[in-house]
Amino acid sequence: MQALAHSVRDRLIERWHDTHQYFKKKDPKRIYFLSLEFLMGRSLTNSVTNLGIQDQYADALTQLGFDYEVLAEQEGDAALGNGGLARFAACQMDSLATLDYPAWGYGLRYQYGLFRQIIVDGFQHEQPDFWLNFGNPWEIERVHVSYPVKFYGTVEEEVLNGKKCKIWIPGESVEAVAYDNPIPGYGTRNAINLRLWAAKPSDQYDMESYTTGDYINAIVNRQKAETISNVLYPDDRSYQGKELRLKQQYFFVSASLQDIMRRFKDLHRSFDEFPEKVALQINDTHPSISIAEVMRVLVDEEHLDWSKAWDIACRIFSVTIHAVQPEGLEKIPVDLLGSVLPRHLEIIYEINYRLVEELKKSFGQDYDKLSRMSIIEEGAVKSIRMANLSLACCHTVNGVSRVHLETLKTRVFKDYYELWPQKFQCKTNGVTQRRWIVVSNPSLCSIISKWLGTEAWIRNVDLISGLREYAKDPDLHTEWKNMKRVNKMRLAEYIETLTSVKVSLDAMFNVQIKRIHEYKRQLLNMLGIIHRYDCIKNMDESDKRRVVPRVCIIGGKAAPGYEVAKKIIKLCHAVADKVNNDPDVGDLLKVVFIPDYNVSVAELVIPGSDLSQHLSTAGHEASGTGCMKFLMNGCLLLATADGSAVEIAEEIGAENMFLFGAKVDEVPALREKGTTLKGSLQFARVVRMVRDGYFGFKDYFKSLCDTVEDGGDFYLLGYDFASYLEAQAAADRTFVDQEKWTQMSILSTAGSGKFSSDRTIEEYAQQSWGIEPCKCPF
Ligand code: H53
Repeated sequence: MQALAHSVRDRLIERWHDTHQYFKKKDPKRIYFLSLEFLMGRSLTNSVTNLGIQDQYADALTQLGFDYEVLAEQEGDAALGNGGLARFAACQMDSLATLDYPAWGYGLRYQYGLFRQIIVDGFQHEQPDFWLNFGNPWEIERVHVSYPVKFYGTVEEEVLNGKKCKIWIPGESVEAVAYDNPIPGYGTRNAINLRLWAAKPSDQYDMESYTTGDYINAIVNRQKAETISNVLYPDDRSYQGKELRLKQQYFFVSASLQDIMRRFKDLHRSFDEFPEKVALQINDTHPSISIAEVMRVLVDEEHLDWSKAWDIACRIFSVTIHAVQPEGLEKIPVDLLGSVLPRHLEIIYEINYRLVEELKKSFGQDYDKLSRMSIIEEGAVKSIRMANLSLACCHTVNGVSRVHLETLKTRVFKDYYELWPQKFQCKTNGVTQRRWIVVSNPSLCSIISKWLGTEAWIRNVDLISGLREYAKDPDLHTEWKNMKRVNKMRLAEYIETLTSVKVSLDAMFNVQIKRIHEYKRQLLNMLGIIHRYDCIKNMDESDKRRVVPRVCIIGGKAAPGYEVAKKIIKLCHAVADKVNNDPDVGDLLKVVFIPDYNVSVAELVIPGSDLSQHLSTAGHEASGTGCMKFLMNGCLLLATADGSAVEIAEEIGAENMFLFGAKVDEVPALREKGTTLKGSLQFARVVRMVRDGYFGFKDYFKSLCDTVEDGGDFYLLGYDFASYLEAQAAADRTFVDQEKWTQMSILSTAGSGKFSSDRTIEEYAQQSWGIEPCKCPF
C-alpha cells in the first residue's frame, strides 16, 4: 500500500508542480480557502480516479500478484474534521481542482484527527486517532516553508516618521511548518494544493533560557509548542472559549496569511493590487481572526492608513456561515483574546468603534439594535462575536441552502440583513460526483455512462438529467436493480463481519448515518423502529406476510461530552439486542449500528442503501450534504422539509421522495404550545416501553425519555411522530412495487445534478470571489 501510494504520489507531484509553475507564470487572482477542518477520507482511490490511471494501476498490480481493491482498503481515513462542514470543504477542493480554478486550501495538520468510536456493551467509547503512525504518503513536508507565529506579550506605542504607531511585542513564538497535499482535478492536468500547518518549536526565544541555565524548562517549553496542532476539537457546535482553540485558529491563519502575502509580494509592490489578486474565503466563523490579522499586518507592518487597510480587507474577504442557531456561532471571551492576542483585541475594538459610529448613522440611538450588532457582547463574560466581525468586513455572507439563507436573513442576522441586504447570498451546498459516484459506486458509474453514451457527466453533471428519458426502460431497470443488489451484498457482508448480524438482501435497507444530534432526531428513528417492532409482535402470521422486511442501519459519532447523544447510541444497541434475537421477528426487522462512521464507511453504505433518512426538525439543518450523496446513488429519501431537502424536492419532484413533518414556519408556533402539545397515543406507547425498561437500562434511559415528554419536547418528536409513521408506511407501499421504486430511484439520480459541488463552486467563483479558471496545458 505504501509503495503503491508513493508511486501514485509521483504522478500527482508532477502535475501539482506544473500547475503551480503555471499559476506563477499567469499570476491570476487566486482563491484562498481557510478552514479549520477538512475531512478528506482516503486519497488513493480518489487520486487514481482523478488522474485517470486506475486501469493501468490495477493491471500492473495484478501482474505483481496484488489486488488493487484489497490494497485500497488498507488506507485509513484522513479525518481532520468532524462532519458536514469539513466534508463539504473537501468536496469543494475537488471541484476547485477539477474546474481549473487557481485555488489553495489552508488548514491545520492535526496529529490526532477525529476520535475513533468503539462500542463496548452498547456504549460509545473514544479512542485517539493517531493517523500519522505509519506516515502519510500523500503529504510533502516542506521544511523550508515555515513561518513564526507569535502569541501573548504586550502592545507598545512607538513614533515612526513623526507618527504614533502600535507595536506588538509578543511573548511566545511557534514555528508553522507547511505540509502540502496535492489535490488532483478530474480530466485536467491541474492539481491544486491543500497546505496544512504543523506546529514546531521555534528557536528564537529558547536561546535565552538556555543561556540562563534553565535547560530542562527550555526543552519542555519547546515541546509544548507542538501541542497547538496536536488534536482536533471533537465537538462541532459548542465552543467554550478555550485558549488552545483560539491558538489553533490564529496559528493557521497567521501562517497562511504570511504565505499568501509573501507570494503576493514576490510579484507586486503595492497592496493596492491585493484585492485584484487575492480572495479569502472564511469557512464558518472559525478563521475570522484573519480579518484582524490582515488589518494588523497592513497597518502595523505595512504602515497603511487604517481606512485604506479596511477598504482592502472589505474587498478580499467572504464568509460562509454553516450554523443555524445563534448559539452555534463562536464567541471568544475578551480576557482570553486580550491575553493571547493583545494587539488583535485592540484592532477589533477599533473596528467595532468605527462600525458602531456608522450604525448610528442608520439607526440613531436604537441601543438595543446597536448592542445586538456590536462585535463586542456585554454580559457576565464580555466576549467577541466572531460572526459579527465577519459580517462587518466581508463583502459576501453565504448561506448553504435557500431555507438556511432565509433563517440567516430573518432571524440570526436580521439586523445586518436590513442594513446590508446585498451582502447576503445563497450558495446551496453540493458534493463531488467523482468521489460519491465514480469512486464509491463504479457499477452505477458504468450504467450512467453507458445510457448517456458519454463519460462527460463526470465533469459536467448537468448531463445526468439525460437519464430521465430512460426512467421506465425495462433494460435499465434490470441493470439498475442488479447494481443495487451487488452493492447491498457488499454492505451485508460488511455488516455481518462487524456485528455478526445476518441480513436479508430482499429487505429494504433503511439508513441514517450522520453525527448524532438531538436535532437530527435519531431518537425519532429509534422510536419508529420500536413501533414497527411492537406492531410485528402483535400480528398474526397472515398479517406478518404483508410486512415489508427492513434492515435499519444507523451510524454516527456523538461528541464525547454530549450525554443525550450517547444515550441515543446506547438505545440503538439495546433495541438491536432485543429485536435481532427475537424469533417472532426473524428477517422482518433487523437493527444494526455501524461503529466508527467515517468517510470510507459512507462510501460503502450509501451505494447499498434503498432508503435514507434525514429527520431534522424543520429549520435546524443548515443544508445537509449526506442527502445529496444518497440522491446521487439512487437511494430514495425520507425527509423533513428542511435544509437542502426542500430544493431536492423541487428538482426531482416531491412525489419521488417521502416528505413528512412540521414545516419551518410552523415550528415556532408549535413550540409555543408547549405542554398542551401531546404526541399521539402511539408515541406515548413507544416512549413508555423505553421508560418501563422493555429494552433494559430503565434508569439510564429515563432522562432521554424526559427530553421528548412533559412539555420538554423541543425538537417536536411527539408532534411529528404520526406523519413520520405515515411516510414510513408510504415507503413500504412503494417498495412492494419494485418497478415504481426503481423508477423513483433513477429519477433521484437523474435529478441530482444541481447538488454537485461543481455547481456550488461555479457560483462562489462568479458571485463571491471573482476568479477565472487557469488551466494548465497538458
Ligand atoms: O455544515 C454542513 C451543513 C450541515 C451543517 C454543518 C455544520 C457542521 O458540520 C458544523 C457546524 C455547523 O454550524 C454546521 O449542520 O447542515 O450541510 C455544510 O454546510
